[in-house]
Order: sequence, then C-alpha cells, then structure tokens
Amino acid sequence: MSNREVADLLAAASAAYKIKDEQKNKFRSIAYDRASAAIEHLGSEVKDFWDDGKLEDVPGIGPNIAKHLDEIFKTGKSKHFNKVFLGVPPSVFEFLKITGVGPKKAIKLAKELNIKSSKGAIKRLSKSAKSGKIAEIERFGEGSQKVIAKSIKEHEARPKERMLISQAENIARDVVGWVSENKSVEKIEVLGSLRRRASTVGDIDIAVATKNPESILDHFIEYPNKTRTLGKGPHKASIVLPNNIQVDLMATENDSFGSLLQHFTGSKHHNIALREIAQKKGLSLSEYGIKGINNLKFKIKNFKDEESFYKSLALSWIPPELREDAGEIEAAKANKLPDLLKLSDIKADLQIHSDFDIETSHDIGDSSMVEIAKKAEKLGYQYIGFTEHNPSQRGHNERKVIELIKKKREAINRVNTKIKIFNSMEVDILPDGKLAIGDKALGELDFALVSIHSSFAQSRQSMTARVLSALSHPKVKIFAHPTARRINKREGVELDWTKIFEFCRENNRWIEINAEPTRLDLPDYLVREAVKAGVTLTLGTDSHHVRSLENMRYGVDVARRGWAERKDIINARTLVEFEKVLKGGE
Ligand code: DGT
Ligand code: CA
Ligand code: CA
Ligand code: ZN
Repeated sequence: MSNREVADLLAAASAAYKIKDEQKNKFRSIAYDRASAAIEHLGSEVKDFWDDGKLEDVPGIGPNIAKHLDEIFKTGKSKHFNKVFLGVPPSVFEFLKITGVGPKKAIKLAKELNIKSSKGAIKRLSKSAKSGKIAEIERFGEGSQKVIAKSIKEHEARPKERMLISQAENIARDVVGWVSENKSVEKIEVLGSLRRRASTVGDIDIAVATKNPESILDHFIEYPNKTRTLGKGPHKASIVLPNNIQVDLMATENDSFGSLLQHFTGSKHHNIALREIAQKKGLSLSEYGIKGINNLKFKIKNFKDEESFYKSLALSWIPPELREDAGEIEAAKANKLPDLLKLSDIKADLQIHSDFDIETSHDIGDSSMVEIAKKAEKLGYQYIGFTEHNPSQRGHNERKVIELIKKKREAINRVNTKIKIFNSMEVDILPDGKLAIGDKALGELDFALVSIHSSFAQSRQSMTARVLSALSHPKVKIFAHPTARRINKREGVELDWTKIFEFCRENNRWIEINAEPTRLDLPDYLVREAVKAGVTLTLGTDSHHVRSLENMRYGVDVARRGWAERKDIINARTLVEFEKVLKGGE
C-alpha cells in the first residue's frame, strides 16, 4: 500500500466518523485527519516503518491507528475499518474528492439523489447538477449546484497520471514562449512543483510580473494549443491542454512579485509551516504579502524578491528543491541549510550505453563511442564509463564474454579524446543474487554496475539478500537504478534500505541516481535517507543516445531534493580522486 492509499483510507475513516456522529466522534476524526496528513506528507514509505516495527514513530500515528494499520499491512484487511465504513454508501468517498464537498454534503447528496455505488458516482452527480436536481435538495440551492458543477468539471479535467518532469518542462517552455510575446511581461517564472524540481508534476504554474495583468491573461487564454479555458479572474487564469494538462497563470505588479513567487512555488506544506511561524509573530501570509492579523493599520508588506520575504521571517533563503517541510525551515532558522550539489560539480557520467555490439539480450545504444566522448568533452567532463549490458547468457561462455570485453577495450583505446574512458558494464543481478557474467570476466572490467532487470516481485527479505550478494563482488562498485521503478508504469522493488545503505557505506559501494526522466531512481526521499546514512552516490544518465547525456540535470535535481552535497557524489570528484577511490584508497 502506498502512502497515498493509506492517507486516503484514514481520511475516509475520518469522514465516516463525522457522518455517523460528528459530536461524539470529534476527537477521533481529528486524530484520523492528522494521521492522514502526516502520512501524505511523509518523506519515506509508511510501509517501511511498519516493516521495521516502527509505525508509532511516524508523528501523528498513535497506538490505536498503528494497531489498525498493522492489521491491514499484515492481512490486507481490517475489521476495524470495515466497521467504520459500514452503513456509509461508497459513493460518499467519491463525492469527497470534489473540492468543496465535505462529509455532510456528501452523505446528503448520496441519500437525496439515491446514488449509492462508487462506480460512476461522479458522472451521476454531474447529471444531477445539469438537470437541476441538486438545487432542489434542502440547503443546497442554485448557488451550491453551480459550485459543485464547476468543481466536477475541474475534477474531471485532472490528468490521471502526473507528468514526467521532462514533459512538464517542455510544455512550460512553450507556454512561457507564447506568453512572453506580450510586451507587458516584465518577468516570467515557472513555479509549483516544477520549480521545486519534483520528479513528477501535476499541473504547471506560471507567474508574470506586469503592470497590465488583464492584457497578459487575455493573451494567455489564446494559447494556440489549448483545448479549453477553465477560468479567468483579474489576476489568475487556467487553461487545459491536450491530455487534460492544466496550466495556471498568475499575474501581479512587480513590487509584490516576490510574495507571489514564494506562495505559488509551495509546497503547500512548506507554506503552511511558514504561516504558523508568521502567526506566532502576529502576522498573516498570502500570495500578496505579509500583514498584521489584528492590526488594521499595519499595511500589507510586499516583497520584491524571495530573499526579503524569508528574511522578514528570520530565515535564510531556502532553495525551492528543499521546500517540502522536511526540516528545511528549522535548518534555515539555524543557518544550517546544506550546500547543495550543482550541475557544474559533475565531472563524469557513469552510466552510458554506446552502440558497441556487446551481443547482449538487452538493448544497445544508438550513438558511437566517438560521438559520446566528444559530447562528454563539451559537457566539461573528465571521465566517463561505457556500461553496455552484459552479453546474453545464452551462447556466451566465459571465454567469449572475456573476448568481447577485450574487444571493447580496444575500441575504447581507439577513441581519440582528452577524457578518460572506463571499460565498465551493466551486469544483471540474477534472481538468486548471482551475476550474469563470471568472476574472470568481471576481472577484465575497470568496475561493474549491477542492476535488477527481472523477478521484481520477490519479498523484501529475499530481494535484500539478492542485492547484497550481488554487491559483494569486489569489482562491483555501483548499484544502478536501485528500485527499478518506471514512473507511472512500475512500482519499485522492496528492499531493506537500512541494510543496503549500511553495506554500501562500509564497503565503498555507490548507489546510483539514475537521471533518466522515466526512472529518477534512487527516488529523492531515499536519496535523503542515503545521505543521512553516509552513503556515497553516483549520477548516471543511462544514455542510449548521445543527446541523453544532457539529462544529467534531472539527476542533479533529485540529488538536491535529497539534500545531497558535492562530497556525497562520487562523480563530482576529479579523475585523480576517483581513481584513488576505485583502487581502494579513500
Ligand atoms: P503539483 O501541481 O501537484 O505537482 O504540485 P504543486 O506544488 O505545483 O501544487 P499546485 O499546483 O496545486 O499549487 C502550487 C502552489 O500553490 C503550491 O505548491 C503551494 C500553493 N498552494 C496551492 N494551494 C494551497 C493551499 O491550499 N494552501 C497554501 N498555503 N498554499 C497553496
Ligand atoms: Ca502545480
Ligand atoms: Ca496549479
Ligand atoms: Zn538498466
């Protein structure tokens, strides 16, 4: 069960309590809401806490809720929750997804409109709004019906899947280009999760500084690729693009642009935490600035830039990647923010597949060693590793594998380049933890990457043993795309990260942040844990084409979101330093 699913379950339980007896269940439902928010907000998987027997360490989860979750994780079912939901029509939990519909309204809608099943519940609700049936319900009226109809439209417009950061970037670039054609744009920035460089993006948020918001918004909603306009007010408009991708645009005067930037960069949780700090100082925060809560004479304070905004709350400026309310505010207060890794720190790409025919059963790259080396020089790298997949097991005995590795080394030697090229290989971790090539063949490599490409569904325990066994070979230095997730396609494997991290730290193995936008693996929240555990990481683009070497920046984004500094990254070291570590010195 993912954090999202657990959080939804707890929120649904809270709603069910409210529906049954709000007065009597007041504190229960507060506890469930709190636990739901805590889990939604949690940096790591709640199931991992459970695996370690530490559910109660999650702030917001008390012994009672922990007991009920334990039953669910153990058996997949829960008597307790079944009882809580008993008598509440399943449609209610669908209705709760509509903005502005709380538990009371949801149950009333279900009863009065006689919609009980969750299947098609929202479609039927939408029909009722259209035929005027919602307005007829006591205490709803025309106004309420209109609001619900609008919220349903927004709900249905939401994309089913979140965008990859690379897709969101491309779309945002095009919209920014269009909006910038308007002469009254003074500044324009992309905000929200895209500015925080999150690995996936729900919708795109853009802010414009201008003296003429109206002209900007009028121009924005004429964006040629839009399918429809969701709404337009004096300072904000939203449009929808193909595939239900939403773009929000906010426009404001230049002298309050800093407040706007800060507010719509989020995250929501970061902003909520800041608001609490402001409240303690008797101030209130909004996208327009800061003002006194009880003092009407205290004029709203605008901020031209974010530095002055954060300074007014006695905080140092916080890099957007860290704004998740995961300790960054405390660190900013104490002036102890990390000195985050930068793209310019990267001196190598340690996962690249060239077109050298290694006779693998997996895919090979499209670009030649020469093209790739040239590109790497352009990127300012000092060294790279060619990491084609191992030769297929069928038809290659060890002697043949060794021949191929030697042939590849000769090909590398023929490349005329200033940079150092390592003869490496991405070797499959077989289901039993053995490697797909033998010891002697491994001995021919400068170092090996290992990764999981099959049997993803093993239990946490056997998967952990499998990976540790693979990492034990002395030539193996890198654990590549360690969760093996494919964003929106495949969940990651289950591993005991504490054990993996400990092994890697003790034995000088490096965990990869795979920079391919469909992977971004290790995920940011695990990067944070790895860094805390003192593990050294490596960045690789997993390029199969020379142009993908540019994807390194997405890996840097993930590293930064995981609070990684230059010292945490092996390929941020110079070639001399890297070779020293490779030979076993540190
Ligand atoms: P996304 O679009 O799901 O990838 O994530 P965001 O973070 O871009 O979220 P979005 O587009 O809903 O809102 C952009 C920012 O606006 C968000 O990060 C913080 C701010 N914001 C939105 N809703 C709220 C809210 O209810 N309270 C506060 N304090 N801030 C909000
Ligand atoms: Ca957004
Ligand atoms: Ca938005
Ligand atoms: Zn791979």
